[in-house]
Amino acid sequence: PIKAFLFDLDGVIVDTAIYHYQAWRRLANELGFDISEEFNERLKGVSRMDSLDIILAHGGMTLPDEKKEELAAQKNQWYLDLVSRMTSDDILPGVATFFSQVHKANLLTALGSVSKNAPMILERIGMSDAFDAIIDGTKISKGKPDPEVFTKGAAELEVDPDECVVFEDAVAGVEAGKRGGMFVVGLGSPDVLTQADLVAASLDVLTVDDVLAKASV
Ligand code: B16
Ligand code: MG
Repeated sequence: PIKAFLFDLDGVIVDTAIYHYQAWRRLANELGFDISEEFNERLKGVSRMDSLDIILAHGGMTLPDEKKEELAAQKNQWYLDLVSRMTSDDILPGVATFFSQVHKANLLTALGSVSKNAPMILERIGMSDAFDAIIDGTKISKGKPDPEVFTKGAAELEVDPDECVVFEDAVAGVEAGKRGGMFVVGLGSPDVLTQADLVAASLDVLTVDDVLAKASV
């Protein structure tokens, strides 16, 4: 049976993906090139330094590690400026209702985010106490699509991978959940999230009963 739901943060609970994109785009622009929204799909769920490497390759640039650290820190500063103004109003539609159903169904919950800023964001939106376990970028060594962030969540909740459902908006995150042996609900477009077991536009159009029925087949 399904015992736990594991949630990505950016793009599932809150729309910080747009702020990551704005900050990366500003960095690319300063380096003399641009990144499109379509290109940005490749960065979702990918760690800060891996994202920078993908962006630099896109701009045809190679830089020494020291310079890369500097650019990553700059991007993070711009990102923090953007997210520092977030409040509980920024929680995505349907999240509150979905979480009350989750708790009523006695399911365990974990956050599975590769963001080092995840605890700060949960604090800002008032959801620090909503999860039984929190796995963030400071607790893992490999970003998505590696399954580490979700397998650690399952381990902390003391459940098996086949007892977990993952909720993800990113291609890399869906792949991470599948590689971890979990049922994956993709939130977004079925044309993009092709590996997901079930795709919906957002948590707003899903109920916990729907998900449990489909994941238990
Ligand atoms: P940070 P998630 C990921 O979070 C974001 O999707 C990705 O765009 C970002 O680069 C990564 O976190 C690292 O974030 O720079 O804040 O440590 O989708 O796994 O919640
Ligand atoms: Mg995400």
